[in-house]
Amino acid sequence: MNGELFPPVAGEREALGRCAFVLRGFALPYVDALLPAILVIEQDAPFRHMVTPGGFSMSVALTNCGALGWTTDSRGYRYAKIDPDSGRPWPAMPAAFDRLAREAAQAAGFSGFEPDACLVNRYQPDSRLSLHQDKNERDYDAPIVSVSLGMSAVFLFGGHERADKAMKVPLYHGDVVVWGGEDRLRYHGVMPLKEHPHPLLGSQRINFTFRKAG
Ligand code: MD3
Ligand code: FE
Repeated sequence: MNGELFPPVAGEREALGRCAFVLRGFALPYVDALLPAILVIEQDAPFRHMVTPGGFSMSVALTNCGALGWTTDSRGYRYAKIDPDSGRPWPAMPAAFDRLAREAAQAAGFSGFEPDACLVNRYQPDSRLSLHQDKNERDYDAPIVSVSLGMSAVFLFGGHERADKAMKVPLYHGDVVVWGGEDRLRYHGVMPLKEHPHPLLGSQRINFTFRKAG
């Protein structure tokens, strides 16, 4: 109700579904540790626009850290231990990332979350992510933890069928969303990013998604 008019208050917890929660501002205490860690990751594994199996270049640029990284190419979507661009393993998961993911999962009621993959998405103005399900992980029992930094975006939270009406949820710098259980396979996406430069990150939005992929 107030989400569209006023930014939410840090510390609030909003339920999007029975097993999906927005933790407003949960990542704010971690930002000073996260930003330099992103620079370290991108030195080793730069952001790149991958190509979908359908032949389209993604408007979102991505990289990964952790034991497994999400990739796409003409042959399909999958998790891989090796960065296809460098031929080396993905950079290690920084300690601050791992701590944030576990504590956010715990705060949303999912204890014992042990992520082995962190997909880092970078959105610039007009970048979008069309409705999809996350189905490349081995184990759907583990939750997914998502962290938003920089410019805000409108997240689309749909149902179990692509045609189900999607809820629009604005996500702001520092917000964390945790999805599990019956909400784990919902369709979701991100509306085209509007240009409202962020004081720390400028004209971009960075999103981490922590997963147990292997
Ligand atoms: C809802 N990323 O990388 S994270 C993705 O903001 C992805 O970059 C978006 O969707 C982003 O696959 C959204 C939030 C997210 C992640 C997994 C979900 C939402 C989800 C799984 C089930 C339902
Ligand atoms: Fe997704």
